[in-house]
Amino acid sequence: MSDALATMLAELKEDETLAEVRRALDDSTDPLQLVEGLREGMSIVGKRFEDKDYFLSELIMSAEIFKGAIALIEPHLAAGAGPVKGSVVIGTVKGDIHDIGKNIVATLLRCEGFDVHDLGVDTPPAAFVDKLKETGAPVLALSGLLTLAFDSMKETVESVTEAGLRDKVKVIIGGGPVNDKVVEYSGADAFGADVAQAIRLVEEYQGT
Ligand code: B12
Repeated sequence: MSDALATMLAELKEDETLAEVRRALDDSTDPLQLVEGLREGMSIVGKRFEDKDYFLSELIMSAEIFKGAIALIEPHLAAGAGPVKGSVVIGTVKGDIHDIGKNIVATLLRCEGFDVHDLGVDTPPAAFVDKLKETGAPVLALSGLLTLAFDSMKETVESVTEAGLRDKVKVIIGGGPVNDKVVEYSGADAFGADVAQAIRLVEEYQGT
């Protein structure tokens, strides 16, 4: 089913994609499974863009369809009830404006009961540092999909260190191409490949 969803999105079939999401939600399909199916579709779009079968307009179109599908899924995600579990500062790093994955992570963390401070996209290191100081959050979550984002992640970690916060703040990173090598390069503590891993890391680093 999620393969079919991925294909519909990759083919930029907006009506079919949204209808399939509605149908799956009516069938009580796990919303996270749908998110992963959609993400797979975006990977196919990315591959086609790389192969020059798709151009920027298709990239933009896929993002619009994705956002429409997420708007349908969001009300089905369990809302966080009860006490706040902890806090996290999140944002897409300097030079990068990709925010679809970051927004999903932020939404799901809120649903899990975390106080999420989202700084948006193209976020300079100083803004992350200021927000960490203001909130005292023990976790900094950095998102980035461009190769150049790796340097911004590194710069951000350096700024956190220079501000004297590094021993109080765990830095987690994520976004399409991020892996262990980027963790090592940037000086972060860990990376998460999907929403579930992002939540697990934030929980672990809050001491919950
Ligand atoms: C949609 C898209 C766009 C949209 C973005 C819309 C938006 N509001 O975000 C638009 C059209 C604006 C765009 C623009 C560009 N894009 Co673009 N884009 C994509 C595409 C197709 C999908 C990205 C996406 O949303 N995926 C779906 C989400 C759900 O997945 P995700 O982000 O990986 O997030 C998941 C996990 O990674 C994780 N996660 C995410 N963040 C975090 C953070 C933490 C802390 C943790 C733990 C986990 C985590 O959880 C999420 C949910 O599972 C990718 C292809 C790809 N394979 O990724 C290219 C891609 C990233 N783009 C690319 C490029 C080149 C560009 C442009 C430079 C194009 C141009 N010529 O202008 C510009 C960049 C502008 C800039 N300065 O940032 C390249 C990057 C190549 C590179 N090596 O640098 C890619 C890889 C396409 C390609 N194959 O060439 N893009």
